Amino acid sequence: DGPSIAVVGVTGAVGQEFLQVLKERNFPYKSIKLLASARSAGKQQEFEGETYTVEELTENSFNDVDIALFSAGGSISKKFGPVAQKAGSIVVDNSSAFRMTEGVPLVIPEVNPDAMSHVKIGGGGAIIANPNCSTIIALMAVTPLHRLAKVKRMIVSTYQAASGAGAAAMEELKEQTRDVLDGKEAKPVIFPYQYAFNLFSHNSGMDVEMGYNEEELKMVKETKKIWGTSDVAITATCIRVPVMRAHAESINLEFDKDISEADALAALAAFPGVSIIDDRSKNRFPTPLDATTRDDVYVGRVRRDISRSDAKGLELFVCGDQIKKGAALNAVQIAELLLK
Ligand code: 2RA
Repeated sequence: DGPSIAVVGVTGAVGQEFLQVLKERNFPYKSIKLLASARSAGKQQEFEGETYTVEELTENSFNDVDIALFSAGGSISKKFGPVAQKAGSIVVDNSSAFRMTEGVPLVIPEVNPDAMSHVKIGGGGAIIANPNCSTIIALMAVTPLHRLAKVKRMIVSTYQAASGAGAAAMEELKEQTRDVLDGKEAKPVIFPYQYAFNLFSHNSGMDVEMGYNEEELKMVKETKKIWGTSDVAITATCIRVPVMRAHAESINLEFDKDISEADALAALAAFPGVSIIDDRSKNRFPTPLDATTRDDVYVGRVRRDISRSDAKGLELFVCGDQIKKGAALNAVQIAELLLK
C-alpha cells in the first residue's frame, strides 16, 4: 500500500538515484509514475521487477499523485511544481527554485523535521524544498555541535564533485582525464576550464553578489533558514574538484561557549546519519571515496582551532555523497516523514 508517487527527471543522475533509494529503503507506494522530457519519453525503465515506460511530463501528469519527487532543473520545477501542488500533490523539489520562498519548508529530516510537520498527504498540495547538497552535507556535521555549544561563526571551504553538475560533468571528467593521459588536448565543454587535473571556483551561475558565487550564497542563506536564525555569521568558498560523486568540506567553527574535542566527537557519534572517521595515529580521516554511495556523512579531523587562545573554536573535515545524502536520499527521507 502507500502513496502514489511520481519521479520527475527520472533519467538524470539524481532521478536514477531516487529509484535506487526508494528500492533500498523499501519505500511503500501503491503506484509509481516515471516522468521526463519529451526527449526521454518512451524509454523503458526497470524498477523493482517491473518495466515502466517513461512518460512525458505534462500539466496533467499529477492527477492522483500523492508525492512527486522532482530533480529536473530549476525551470522545470518552477513550471511544474505549482501545477503538481494545485493538483494536490506534495512536491519534494531538489532544485533551488523554491528553497528561499517564504512558507516553503527547507528540510533536512535529521535537522529540522518540524519545519514540514503541517504538511500531510491528502491535506492539499504543497512544495517542500530539498536543500543544496553542500548545505546538507555541512549541516549534518555542524548541527549536533550547534546544539551543544551554539555556532557563532562558520567558515566553509568545499571541494565539490563532478556529480553536482550532472552525469555529463562526470563523463567530461573521465574523458578529459583519458585525453590528458593520452597526451591529447582536454576539450572543456560543460565547464569553461579544463577539469582533469585542475580545480576551479564553482560556476553555478555568475558571481552573483560581492564576488560570491551562487553556491556560496546558498550555503549562507539556506543554513540560516534551516536553523531558523540569522544570528550566525557564515562565509563559504565553493570549489569544483576532479572527484566523481562525493563532496568534501573543510569547516571552521566558532562557538558561543567552550567545546572540547571529546564532547564534539560524542555529539557527532550520537547524531543519526553521521559516522566518524578520525584516527590520528593511523592518519585516518574521511575521503570522498569513503562516502561514495554511502548514506552517512563522514566527519573527521575534529580538532581545536589553534588560531584561538580559547576552547571556542573547532575545525572539521566532512565528506558526503552528493547524489545520495546530498540529493536523492534526503528527498526520500522527506517523503518518509510524510508517511508518519
Ligand atoms: C553542485 N550543489 O554541486 C550544486 C548543485 N547540485 O553543482
